[in-house]
Amino acid sequence: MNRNALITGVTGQDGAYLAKLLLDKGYKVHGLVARRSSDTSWRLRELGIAGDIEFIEGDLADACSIQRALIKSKPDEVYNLGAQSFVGTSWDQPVTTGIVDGLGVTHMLEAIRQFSPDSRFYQASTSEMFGLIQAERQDENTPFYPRSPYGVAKLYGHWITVNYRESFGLHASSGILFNHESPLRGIEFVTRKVTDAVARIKLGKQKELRLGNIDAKRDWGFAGDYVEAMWLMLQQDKADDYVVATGVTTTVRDMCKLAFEHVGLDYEDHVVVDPQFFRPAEVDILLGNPGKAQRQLGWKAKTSLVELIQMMVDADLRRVGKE
Ligand code: NAP
Ligand code: G4F
Repeated sequence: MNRNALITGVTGQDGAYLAKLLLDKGYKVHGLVARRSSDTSWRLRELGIAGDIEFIEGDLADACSIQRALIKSKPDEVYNLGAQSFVGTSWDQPVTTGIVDGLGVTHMLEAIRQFSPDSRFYQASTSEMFGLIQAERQDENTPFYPRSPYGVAKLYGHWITVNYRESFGLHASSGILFNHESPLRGIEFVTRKVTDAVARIKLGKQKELRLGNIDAKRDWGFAGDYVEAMWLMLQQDKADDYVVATGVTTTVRDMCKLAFEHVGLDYEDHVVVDPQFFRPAEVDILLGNPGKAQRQLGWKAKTSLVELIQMMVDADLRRVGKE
């Protein structure tokens, strides 16, 4: 295929799965990596692709480094997945979140506009922008009402993507992705916090699991399915915005139940609700309508929540067992 891609956030959950997908399709994959004091490539190593990526140092907060990355990689496709992506942290670091998740998108779009206007651009938008939901099932026409500094910053990133498409004719698409998880999910997110704890409790290394609002509902899918939707968006003749979701919503409580049941345990014997994990403002329920992605991209979620949670618990049992 001989195509070049640049992925920001290549060391994250989605970056790792997307890099694997593109490498398997024959792309040369460049990955932007921010300077950290220790190695962050564990996900790429788990997928066996760490040696196949051309790493470029850079930070979304630093416009010069983004320009250099564009000039160096000469990408046909750019996937902007880099972000401070944990909602809880966004109340503790609202400015960093705004700079990286909001203005960082402008750094990407400006660099494309100036140095690589034919590159196709994908922006990692989020269902968190729907926040206090304005429709029972959220789609591309549902008004936004973000409930966290993260959601607010991402909304800026979303609209600046739409604006650069409309102002300068860039092929810039925004994927409004609902929660997606995997064995490569960060440990701070609730699904992985649960599956890791289930493994530890089953293997006698932990007794209880402390959680916040277990009545919150999310539309959870598998990250491996969702990166295919990102790629499909950039293969369309016309750039556009798409909701990517399963169309099923489940409480944190029922997700826990599934995870504990998979190893023959009852979640009620182990889960403790702890106010320290409640958020200053909550997104109570998310439920996506992926009809447009299905019709126009031919995309549909393939993995059920039961399959996803079992996959994650099994991976954590293997990891914890080796410790
Ligand atoms: P993730 O695992 O937290 O990965 C985030 C990535 O961004 C990491 O590679 C991180 O690098 C990088 N990053 C952080 N700050 C950066 C900076 N200043 N400059 C450059 N890179 C930086 O997130 P994810 O779950 O893969 O999500 C990917 C994207 O989709 C994010 O933009 C997220 O907000 C969005 N999103 C995610 C979901 C979901 O459910 N997963 C849903 C909707 C939208 P380090 O490894 O060095 O920290
Ligand atoms: O797993 P979470 O932290 O994900 P959240 O906040 O929905 O954000 C994720 O999905 C967004 C898409 O909608 C992405 F944009 C974002 O980057 C991220 O990937 O929390 C899910 C729910 C929340 O309602 C939270 O309050 O679980 C609830 N929860 C209950 N106890 C908890 C906990 N969340 C965490 N992280 N830890 C708990 O102990």
